[in-house]
Amino acid sequence: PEVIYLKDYKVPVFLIDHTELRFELKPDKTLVKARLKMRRNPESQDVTRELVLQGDKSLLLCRISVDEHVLNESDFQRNEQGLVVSGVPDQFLLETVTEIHPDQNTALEGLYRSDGVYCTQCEAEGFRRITFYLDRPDVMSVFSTTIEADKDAYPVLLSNGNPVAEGEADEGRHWITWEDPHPKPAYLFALVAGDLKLIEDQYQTLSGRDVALRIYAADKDLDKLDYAMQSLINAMRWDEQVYGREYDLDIYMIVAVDFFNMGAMENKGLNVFNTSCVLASPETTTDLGFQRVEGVVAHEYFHNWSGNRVTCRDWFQLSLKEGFTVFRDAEFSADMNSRTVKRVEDVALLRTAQFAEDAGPMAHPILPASFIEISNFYTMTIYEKGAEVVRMIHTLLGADAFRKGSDLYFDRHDGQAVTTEDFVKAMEDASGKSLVQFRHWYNQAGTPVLNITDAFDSETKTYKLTISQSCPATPGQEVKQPYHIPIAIGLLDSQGGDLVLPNGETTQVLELHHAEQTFEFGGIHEKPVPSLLRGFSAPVKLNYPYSRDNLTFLMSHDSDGFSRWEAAQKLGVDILQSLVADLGQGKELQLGLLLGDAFKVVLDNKDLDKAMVAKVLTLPSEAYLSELADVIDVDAIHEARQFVRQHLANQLETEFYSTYKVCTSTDAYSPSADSIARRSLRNTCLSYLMATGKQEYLELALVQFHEADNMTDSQAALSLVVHSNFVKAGEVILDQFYQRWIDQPLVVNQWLSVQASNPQRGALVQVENLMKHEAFNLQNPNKVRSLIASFCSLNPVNFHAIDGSGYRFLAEQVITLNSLNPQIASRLVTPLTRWKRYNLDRQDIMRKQLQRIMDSGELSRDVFEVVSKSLA
Ligand code: BAL
Ligand code: ZN
Repeated sequence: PEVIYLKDYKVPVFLIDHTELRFELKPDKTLVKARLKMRRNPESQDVTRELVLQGDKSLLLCRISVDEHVLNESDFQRNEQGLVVSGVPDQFLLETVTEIHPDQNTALEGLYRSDGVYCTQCEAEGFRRITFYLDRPDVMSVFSTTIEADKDAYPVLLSNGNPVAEGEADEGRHWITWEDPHPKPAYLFALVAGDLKLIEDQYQTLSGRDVALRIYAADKDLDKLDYAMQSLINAMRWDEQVYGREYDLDIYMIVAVDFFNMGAMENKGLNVFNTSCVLASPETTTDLGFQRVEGVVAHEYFHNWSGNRVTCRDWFQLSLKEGFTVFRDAEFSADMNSRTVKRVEDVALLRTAQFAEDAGPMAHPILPASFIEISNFYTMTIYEKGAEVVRMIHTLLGADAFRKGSDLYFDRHDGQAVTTEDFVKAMEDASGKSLVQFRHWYNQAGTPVLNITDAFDSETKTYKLTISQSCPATPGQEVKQPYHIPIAIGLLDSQGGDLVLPNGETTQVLELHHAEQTFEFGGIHEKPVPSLLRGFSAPVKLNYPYSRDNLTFLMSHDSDGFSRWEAAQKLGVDILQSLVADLGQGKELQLGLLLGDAFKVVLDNKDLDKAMVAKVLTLPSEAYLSELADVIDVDAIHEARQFVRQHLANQLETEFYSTYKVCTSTDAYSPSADSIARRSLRNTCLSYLMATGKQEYLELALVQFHEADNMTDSQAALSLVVHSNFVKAGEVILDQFYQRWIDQPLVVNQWLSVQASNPQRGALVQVENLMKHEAFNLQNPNKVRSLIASFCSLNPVNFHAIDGSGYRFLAEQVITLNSLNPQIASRLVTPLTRWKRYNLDRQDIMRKQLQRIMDSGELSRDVFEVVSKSLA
């Protein structure tokens, strides 16, 4: 397959001013009639008279005309990529009639039918599976869309913009025409047709315009849409207040569909959502699920400005809209809930998944230089690291200058397709701050490493921090230039109080520019304990020789909540890493009381936010410990972590039990931050109590399972029992759970995931059996993620079984899915791409399975890119 390079970018030769589409939806075939008003792009130097349109090879071209002159075979050429029409004038009307087959579309890109509902997914390059087009984001066009379908089966017909006409047709059919006045690239086009119901609300914008808000879903899910609606309204208000951005159409629609490759899609005025990111009810949705709905609804809404009004020039710029929008939705969620908890969750995810990606064969800068398949670049790096880069600009500029920068960016580029360079330039122009060196964050891959040492001189009363930076080589980038890194720090005196720093405050942002730099602080009377990288002010790995006493001190005293959690994580990592090393040397495991004592102080502190207590009490995950390891010893990491959990459970059994009781409430469920915090701490305590292995806590978990009025508590108990040694009890409640929720696919998906992530022996056999279960469907991405991806990423001991059974299983699934759904297949490969991180025995069997996929026949571009780069 062809490699596409950013350096080869050229402006489009032709533009499409107006796109008129007519869809005749029928089960056996759908006709797409397109009328494109095209003209030569005055900015293009290219004088060719050949028009090159993208079009998937599945498209059947029935008719094509230029200015109403029907073309014959000699006037155009079909090829793998699309269509080349010769001899076109400078301005013309291109008309095509194309036949497509949505029912055969298992890739879920373009137009497909899922559970009787037609819907589209056009980002990034799905529109070329619908009709021949200039399918690139810098071609922006005004769309008018007519949908005709059977009236009984598809009473609701939706597209972007506003409905302008409708009518009846022969044979029980009807049609509606939608017009979207905002020029947009094809990737933001959407069509939905089905028997859908809706809930409706109204929003009045800051300037007083009324907007109709509609969320559509299947009738049975109508009772699970209120939270999404409230989240949408909150997001609309927040974007007005924080960014000064108003919504710009009269209608905002969201549609829930069950088969969807992504979480959701920001199509102009008509978001299409995976049910998992929009449906929420206390009985069926966990707290995490509620927060996901709030975050994703906001994310898609925020795209209306950061993505739709100002879009990407080309797909290399993807992080322009995704990084910025993730930053925006993270700040929104922080404002709606607990800021520190949100930050802790985001950092934990970044440091496991994104850091691992940045250290692997698919490592890429947030502005990649090349790709084979753009779908492979909807990554943690583009999204999460991209958001961190925007956050660093926010930190360096300060909130006010950042807002001036975003205002300038939106005003300057409204209606344009632009680059990350345009974004950074607007930030520079508005603030006067140079971001020249900062731009390395956009084109260098890899996670920078900071090594920090310090020195205190009691005579001169100066304290010095010496910070050096480096960044490991990544594919195609051996040598890295030093980054411009904002490092927020505080200094604590021996009482745990914050010293006042040269900026007059207790936190100061140091700006690191050089490979090594020393920062001096005067007037310091005793050696302080440094609190480094407060709030995780940069996406880096930081080494400083903290003693365990330093860390327990910071856990109790640091005024920055994030840093208190970080100190607990560092302490946990330090202890666990030495236990893993002990296991490697065949030593018996020993653990003193230090960690338990530190946890007890936290548990006893009634002033702390319960959610943060729960976070602090949660040991570093196996995934994070793996990411930090030189050579990942899956079994030792699991065993050491289980050992520490059990040890803590025994040491603090009384405290965990009393906290569990304190956190038990009879109040009705609410997804408020306080209630979520209470449940989170209560379930953390239950997990430790279960780790004692005592029968009485099994009883406690079973009572919680049976009496819970919400999915958070019910699912937590289910998963603790199923993952414990109480095998029989686990089987019983798994069955009860399934029978109770058999009609709720999203709950059944959790049921699949609980079993797939079971660390007990035999999980693979269970997963293989579940693949034949009525609840499973390989064509539904949510099912694949719940069962197969959960097993491969949340069940390290079973997936990495030394007999290679987990790897073989994954390779088989990838090979099957490669032809059904390339995007999902390619995602699934991820755990195998990390093969170099394991010992030689595992490396060998993992690599063999990658090779097996490579040799399995015709690979999609998606799977080919990931597998070939992994084997390189
Ligand atoms: N643009 C794809 C889905 C999302 O990031 O919102
Ligand atoms: Zn997005």
